[in-house]
Amino acid sequence: VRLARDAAPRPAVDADFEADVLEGLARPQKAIPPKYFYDAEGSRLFEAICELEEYYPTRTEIALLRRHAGEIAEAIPKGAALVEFGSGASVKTRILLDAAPQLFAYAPIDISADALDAAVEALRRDYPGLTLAPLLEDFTRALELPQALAGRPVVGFFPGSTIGNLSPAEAEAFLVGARRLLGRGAAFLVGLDLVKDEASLVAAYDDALGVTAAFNKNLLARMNRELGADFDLDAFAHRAVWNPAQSRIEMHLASLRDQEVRLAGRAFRFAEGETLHTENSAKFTVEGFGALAGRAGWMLERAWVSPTPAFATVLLRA
Ligand code: AVJ
Repeated sequence: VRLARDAAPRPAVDADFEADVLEGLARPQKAIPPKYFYDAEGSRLFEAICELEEYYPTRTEIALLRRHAGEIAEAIPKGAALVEFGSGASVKTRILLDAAPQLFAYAPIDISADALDAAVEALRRDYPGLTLAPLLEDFTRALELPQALAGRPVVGFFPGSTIGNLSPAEAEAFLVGARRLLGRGAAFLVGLDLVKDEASLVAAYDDALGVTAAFNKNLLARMNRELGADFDLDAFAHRAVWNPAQSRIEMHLASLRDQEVRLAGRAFRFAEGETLHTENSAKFTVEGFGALAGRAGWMLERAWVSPTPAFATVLLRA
């Protein structure tokens, strides 16, 4: 087993956090990048979301990957390296690892050190023959593959419809970067949540138990903990709304009263009803995504689509 964890670059995420928050709170529509959801508590809450009745993407994608694992594995060459963007707990990865024993190495890229460490630890136990080369990084910023992967055929894996967190322009830029990172001839497996009825979509992001609300508000708690902010969590409410023009679910935190929040020696005013925009989750069509990938230099080679609720795994080729 080769464990490259100690060699993994450790970027200064916390300094970025403060700068991104200050910049986002100064905008007319206050906003914070969704990557900051995933501290230890946020990663734990996201795992809980995946277990919810209303949150269909995770279990739907897992069933889809299981059903087509044999066909998907045919796209993975002998001795290949699997590179995963935003790997989290690496649960879906195991479906590919089990179906494609020809894999030589696995390189998970994730912004959460806790999630990455736990995933690598568990995989090291369960796949002793696999070379593990984790990268602790914002997956949109990874510029270079670990040395352990040199000369290997590469297969990218980006499940969960996490690409839906990016705007169309950001998604296109990400796909251009991924093509450069993964290299000539690479395959890229991408998970996409597909457009469906509004009620199912809104319920998936506003569950009855309030776990998604807690996940959203953890961002306020995290700013209080790490940046010394003084957000009153009871003075904000979770909102999930479908934006049909942009084909996306938006999450916001709505201020329940006129209030002022202090952070890093500055004061930010929230009017009653004003929102902090915390996440976009785009919903795709396979055709629309194929066009987007095409603009970024990828060819859509295959698509596997689940029965209702609709979710797709697509195979792109560099
Ligand atoms: C991990 C980005 C795919 O957008 O569905 C879940 C995050 N946000 N519930 C998604 C999320 C609210 C999730 N992704």
